[in-house]
Amino acid sequence: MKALRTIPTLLFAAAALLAGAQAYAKTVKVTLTAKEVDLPIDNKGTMYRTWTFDGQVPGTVVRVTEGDTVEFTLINDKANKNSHSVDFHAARADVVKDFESVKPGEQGSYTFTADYPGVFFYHCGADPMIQHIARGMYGAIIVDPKDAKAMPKADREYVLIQSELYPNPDSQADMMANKWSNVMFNGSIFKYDPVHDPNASRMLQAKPGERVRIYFVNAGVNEFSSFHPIAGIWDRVYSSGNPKNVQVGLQSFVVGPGDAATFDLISPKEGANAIVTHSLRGALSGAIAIMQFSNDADPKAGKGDNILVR
Ligand SMILES: [Cu+2]
Repeated sequence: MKALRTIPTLLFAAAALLAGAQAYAKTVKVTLTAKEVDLPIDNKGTMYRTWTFDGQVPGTVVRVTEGDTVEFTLINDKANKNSHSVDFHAARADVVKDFESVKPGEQGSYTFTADYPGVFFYHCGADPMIQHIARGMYGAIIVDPKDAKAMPKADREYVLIQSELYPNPDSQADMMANKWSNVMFNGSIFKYDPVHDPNASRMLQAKPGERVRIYFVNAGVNEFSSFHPIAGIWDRVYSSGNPKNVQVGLQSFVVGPGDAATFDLISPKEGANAIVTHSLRGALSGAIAIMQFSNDADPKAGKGDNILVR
């Protein structure tokens, strides 16, 4: 038995050497649970009746590698009152069958292959979609390129998702009329901005010279983002996060609702950048994130599971 197992192992090792940095396609099981819960929408703890994936806004960051097969399951918690669904922008699927709504207490599944590398939006598509997204049913799926050298290696990584806050979560009419009060990053007003909100305790951190990669998604539901680092320049911008869609040395880059892009930022010195949507009513009502560049940045910030600062 031992010898029989050794031969495939050796073959696998040889194949891995030949393939170099190429990752092997694998099957990844992903489960999201729809939960209707109260969550804070500012640093003071003002509560809002959200609808979520996994009880948080944004939902869990899903991360796979180009070529992987994703076996996806949506569980709709039996305590919920509404049907929900998941539309992965990284998937080529059947909008009717795969993105179908699931009733409370039930679950639904579909499978797709992550054929294109990048960063993609995912969201609930249940009717009315404008309300399900505006109340918090959104997240990011990162599909890492199978060639690990397709992009320069990032020293730190962060996920930022832009969205609007509609004060009355029950008013679909307000959403249709674009009556938002604030624009937010990662589901909370001035979440990472102690400059504009003394109650803010979180920031994004990195060291000078490090390549900081921001996976940016615009969940909308209505506003475009003119994504800009105040006092910085985007070293590289990749539309939809695809390594082939690279642009260099940009000041701002427009990301529409339902779109996403990957942004690399490098600071030559200590200090701060303020990452904003330069559509200023959005920035000044909550969509500012301070990126602090410091030689004693927390070594764990922007690494591993800390990619989305909760
Ligand atoms: Cu929903």
